[in-house]
Amino acid sequence: MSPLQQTYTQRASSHSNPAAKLLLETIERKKSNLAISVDVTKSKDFLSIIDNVGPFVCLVKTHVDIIEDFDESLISKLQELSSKHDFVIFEDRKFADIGNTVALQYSSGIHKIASWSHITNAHPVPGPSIISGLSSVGLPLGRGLLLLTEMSTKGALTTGTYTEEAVRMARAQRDFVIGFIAQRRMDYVGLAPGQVSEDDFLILTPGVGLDIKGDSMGQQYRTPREVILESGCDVIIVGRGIYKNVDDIPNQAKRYRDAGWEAYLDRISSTT
Ligand code: S5P
Repeated sequence: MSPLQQTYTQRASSHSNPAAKLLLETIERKKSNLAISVDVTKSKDFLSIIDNVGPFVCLVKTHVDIIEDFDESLISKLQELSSKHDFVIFEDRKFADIGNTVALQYSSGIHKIASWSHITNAHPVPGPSIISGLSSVGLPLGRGLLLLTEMSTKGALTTGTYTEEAVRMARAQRDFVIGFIAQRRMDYVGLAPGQVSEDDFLILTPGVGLDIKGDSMGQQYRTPREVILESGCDVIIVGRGIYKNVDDIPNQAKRYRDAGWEAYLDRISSTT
């Protein structure tokens, strides 16, 4: 059965990767397919936003390298918030180097991403060795990887055969690659017409906004309805749309959570 016709819970039971299972179960438990992207530079703001949106999100996406006053205690506080509010952690590191280098970047340095982030992501541009490198560190820890097969920005080069080859790479390393950062479902990409897909990849989609269509630096926004119902994606990733007005963060988080969940319920009822 296509992932489009299944509930998040049904899909959780057929995933063997622990990070994918955890995310799908969290989505269903919290009735939220909303991920917050917290792109702020001060630890205090970072933790305060996460504590405020915690009840409404299934996942928190971080860019820890932009935090100016980073130290290890930030990670313990993030983990405490993850237990308090029940959300999955995704460090949006966008690895893009040879296998040996990404394995070191993932395990070591100041951030030691693999030790705390359930999910991370990589550009497929170096070829399958980037997955093997990251998998050598992440798979024994039960982590999962998303490949960036489509980007949300104007003029992105992630199209055509690049996207197709990336999906092929993912199919070959299904134990660690749990899905994609993309703008639509990828299960059928690269298959011959009529060929049935065996895959259930998670599709996490940034470039989501309810009020504006983009920013001044090439970002493009679509609504939760377009993303979840029309394009069949699984998780909406929202950043500034939620935290740009500091006094309204919980309200905006609730608004996006409701829009994302309603679009999912409509999708399930229209396909079953
Ligand atoms: O194609 C992409 C991939 C990603 S991961 N487009 C994106 O915008 N992102 C990330 O999603 C980006 O790095 C940022 O952290 C977030 C979008 O933030 P917003 O404030 O525009 O919602």
